[in-house]
Parts: sequence; structure tokens; C-alpha cells
Amino acid sequence: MATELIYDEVGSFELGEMDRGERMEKMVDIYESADAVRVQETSTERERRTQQTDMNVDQTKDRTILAWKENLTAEREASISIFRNLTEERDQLKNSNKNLTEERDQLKNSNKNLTEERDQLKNSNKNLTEERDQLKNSNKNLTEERDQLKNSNKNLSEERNQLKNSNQNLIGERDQLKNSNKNLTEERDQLKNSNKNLTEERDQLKNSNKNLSEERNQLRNSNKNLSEERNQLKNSNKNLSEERNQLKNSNKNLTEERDQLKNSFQCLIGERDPLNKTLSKERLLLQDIDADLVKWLEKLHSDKWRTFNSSYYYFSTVGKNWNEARQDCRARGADLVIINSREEQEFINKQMEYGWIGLSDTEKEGQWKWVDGSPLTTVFWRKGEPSDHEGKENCAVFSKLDQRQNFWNDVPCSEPAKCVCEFPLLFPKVL
Ligand code: 2F8
Repeated sequence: MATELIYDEVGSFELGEMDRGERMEKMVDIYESADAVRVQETSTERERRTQQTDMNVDQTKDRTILAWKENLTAEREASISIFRNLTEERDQLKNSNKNLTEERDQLKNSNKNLTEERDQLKNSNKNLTEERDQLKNSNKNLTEERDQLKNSNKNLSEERNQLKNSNQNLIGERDQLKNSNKNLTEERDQLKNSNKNLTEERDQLKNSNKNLSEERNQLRNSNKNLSEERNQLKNSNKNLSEERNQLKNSNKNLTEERDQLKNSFQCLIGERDPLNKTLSKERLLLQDIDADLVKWLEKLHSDKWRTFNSSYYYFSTVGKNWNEARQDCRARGADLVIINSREEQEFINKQMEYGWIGLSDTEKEGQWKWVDGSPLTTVFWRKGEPSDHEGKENCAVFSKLDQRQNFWNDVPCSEPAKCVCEFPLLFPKVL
């Protein structure tokens, strides 16, 4: 019976409510109690009961062992789970430890810094306290000063208002004075002018007075002389009266002659004006003819003629002697070129390298003339020219070999060369 109770106890207690140690101790107690009960029972009883009990014990044992097994399995899984959790916890703790160590070091540093800062703040606090005390004093002084200034300000405001009034009165007074001043200035300027004029008048009068005195004295003298002269003149007057009568006659004749000349002059003016008109008309007519001629030339020679200023130029392409070249130009209604300016020469140089110009001294050696008979005024002889080399050079060519040494040279008129023809406009257009 006792054994059954014991095993009932074993089966009834809740293993899950105890920890592992407690459960083990409980199990040991149970087995020890069972053994003790077993020793106390009689042998017959023991045998009968042993058989029965053994059966019960075996069943109970099996149940218990099964329960243990289940418990142990659950316990092992719980332990594994705990182990896992503990491992994770340990790792977390390690990390946490590491972080805490770092944090501690940072805190140490921070602590150190804070200590320094605190010391600085203490100092600063001390300084600020001193400063505050000074400021308190200063504030007190300033307050007193402000009160004084308030008073002063009040007094000044009153003074300002008085001054404003006074100022307004002064402005009115000033404006009146300004007007008065303006009027006085104008009056003064007028007086100045009048004074100046009067001074000038006085000076002139002084001079005049002086001159008149001198004149009077001279007149007195003169009067005396004149009296004498008058007597002489009376005589002379008589003679002159005779002469005047003669002149009157002569004058009458001259007046008649002048009137005749005046008439003649009027007639000539009457004749001159219609002639002038005719001349203008003819001039216009000639300008038209000139323009027609130019058109004709342009048409006839199209791209072969070039224009520069008030002339047309033809640049020949065949070499001929001077006379033949000139005839060629004349056949074209032009003549060999006459060069009047450096610009004209430079224009020609742009079109041609070398050629005849309308300049020669054939009539008299050394007396160079242009083809229109005009003498040479502007010259562009090269250095050392004209040379009349071997006494055979009477016609002029231009060349643009070296412009610094100028352009013209005299060569034999029989030499073949190209030439430049010029057709000057008779009435250049007036710009
Ligand atoms: O050296 C100057 C001289 O040179 C030539 O004669 C050798 C010229 N003649 C011709 O170009 C045909 C001269 O005119 C010139 O003076």
C-alpha cells in the first residue's frame, strides 16, 4: 500500500514546475522511500505483494520513465533554445561591451573636455561676474546720465522750440532783406554804370576842355595868321574866280562826255547779258556732246578704255615707235598721255609696265614738251635722266621698275614700245 502511495506521488507531482536540481532530488527521495518500505514488509506478504507490486512498479516505472523522457526531451530542446539565446545574448553582450568600452572612452574624453570646459566656464563665470558688477556700476552711472540727459533733452526741446520760432522770424526777415538786397544790388549796378559813364564823360570833357583850350590858343594864332592870309586870299580869290569860270566851261564839256560814255556802257551791258546766256547754253550743249562722246567711246572700246579723274585712257598692246604710237592714239580720237600728277602716273603704272608717253624734245634738244605744246612743269624723271644717251634719245617712256627712283626715261624715238593714249574730257563735270 505504501509503495503504491509513493508511486502515486511520483506520478502526481508536476515536473514542469521545478528546476532540474529540485527534480533530481525529488526523484532520489522517492526511490529511497520505496526501498525502505520494501525492507519493512514480511516475507510472505512480501512475496505476494512483491509479485503484485513488481507489476505495478514496472508499469509505474514505465510511465515515469516515459514522462521523464518527454520531460528531458522538452528540457533538452528548452536548454538548446536557452543555449542559443545565451550565445546570441553573449554575442550581443560582447558587442554591447565593445560599444560600452568605446562609449566609456568617449565619455572619458568627453569628461576630460567637459572638465576643461567647466574650468574655463568657471573662469569665464568669474570674469562675467566681475563684468556684471562693472556693468551694474556702469548701468547705475548710465541711468544717472540718462536722467540728466532727459532733463537736458527737455531743456533743449524748449530751447529748440524757441529757436524754431526765432528761426521763422529770421527767415521772414531774411526774405525781406533778400528782396531789399536784390533791389539795392540792381540800384548799385545802375549807379555803378552811371558812375562809370559819368567818369568817362568827365574824362572826355576834361580832354575836350584841354583840347579846346589848346585849339583856342591855336585859333587865336591862326586867326591872326588867317587875317593875313585872308587879305592874300582876297587877291587870290579874284584870280581864282577867273580860273573857276574857265573850269566851269571845261566841266560842262566833261559832263557831256561822261553821259555819252554812260549810254555806251549801258548798251554794252545790254549786249553782254544775252551773249552770256548764249555761252551758258553752248557750254551745256558741249557738255552733252562730251557725254555723248564718252558714251560713244565706252561703246566703241568697251573694256579697252579705263577712266581716271576726268580722262579716258587706252593701253596699247602692240609695240610701235613714238610717232606711230602717237598716230595710233590720234586715230582713236585721243593722243599720247600727258601726265599731270603722281596719282595719274601711279594709275597708269597699275595698268602697264613700260610705254610711250606724250613727251619729247625733238624740236630742240633739252626743251621737253607735251604733245599739246605745253611745257613741262611737274616731272618724274628717273635718277640721271634725261641722259640723251649717245645724242639719240628724244622721246620719253615711263617704267615702273623701281618707283623709288621715279618713272621717266628718254630713249630713241625709233624704239618700239607700247603706249598710253589719253582722251581728256573738254568740260569735266563740276562736282
Ligand atoms: O644707264 C642709263 C641709260 O641706260 C640705257 O642706255 C644704255 C637707256 N637706254 C634705253 O633704255 C634705250 C638710257 O636711256 C639710259 O640713260
